[in-house]
Amino acid sequence: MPALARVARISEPHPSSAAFAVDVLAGLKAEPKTLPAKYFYDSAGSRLFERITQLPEYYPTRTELGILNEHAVEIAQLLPAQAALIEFGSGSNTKASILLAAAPHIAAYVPVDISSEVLHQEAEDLRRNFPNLAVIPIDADFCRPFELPADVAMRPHAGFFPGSTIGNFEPHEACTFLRNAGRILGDGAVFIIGVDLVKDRAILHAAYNDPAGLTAKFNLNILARINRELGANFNLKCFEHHAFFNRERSRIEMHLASIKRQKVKIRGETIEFRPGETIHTENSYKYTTKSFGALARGSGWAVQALWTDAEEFFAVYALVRQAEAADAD
Ligand code: AVI
Repeated sequence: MPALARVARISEPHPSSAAFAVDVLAGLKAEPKTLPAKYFYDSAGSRLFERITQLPEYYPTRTELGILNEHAVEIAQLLPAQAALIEFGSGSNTKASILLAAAPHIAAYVPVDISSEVLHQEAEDLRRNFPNLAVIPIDADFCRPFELPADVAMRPHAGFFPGSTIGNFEPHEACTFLRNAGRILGDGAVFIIGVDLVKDRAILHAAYNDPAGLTAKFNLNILARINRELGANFNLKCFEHHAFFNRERSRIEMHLASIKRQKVKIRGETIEFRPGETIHTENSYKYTTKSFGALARGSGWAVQALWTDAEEFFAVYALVRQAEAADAD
């Protein structure tokens, strides 16, 4: 499996076509029309996303890598001895490897991902690079509660959720995710999370409207996927990529806008589009340190530390699970 295909963060590369069809038709019959962002990440979409992360305009990946490289030792000091580091939605090993190299006292690494082939391939690579580390992949949807195997459950736990994937959740979903993760990791556990921060509109705009057109291709790939997997007849030339910063909601919104009045057939159903009507395909929330701190506290976590780059484009948080939150659930 090429490294390019290992990057999906909210990945669902092989949904049952029945579930995919149900979600697609429900979204396209809704007003306004929507499609779930998790369906971006088939193998073509994952490859496009990997290329996006290397664009000069797309600052989040390189900025987070810079923060992790610069502060790996400090971050590693917060992780308990003999702990299991549990990565939610593991994708590629790159970011975990930075932490693991700085934390030889970590005994086990537990990547959790629904994308099984990628998960096991990456685990193999990691075992070669860290021969003293137990690498224990778990095939699971990290957005839902999952069980830890006994040899992991007995250890102290630390969590890892880089990439600002939390920004692709609605705030109430982010809260549910943080609460579920808190139950899995346990009271007193440390959770290392990457969060993209609010910044100048022009920088945000450029990151999601790259001149190379890769983000547009990534967005349109969801229609190509519906054509491939559900036999639909979207004409990709008749939809345009729109991405803009919605300041009120503090999020980048991605849409696909119909350039004309048109009808599309999907599994025997006809979906009509007005000229200019859009399909809302993704939100990418941008937090301030104040708003993310409030979200974390409201989800049962205290902010123990945070590291940012010089321009404060991105933050890496160390959260600590609060005991009172478990009682309040
Ligand atoms: C995966 N996720 C954090 C990316 C983001 O920036 O929200 C997905 C993406 N969408 C367009 N470009 C990248």
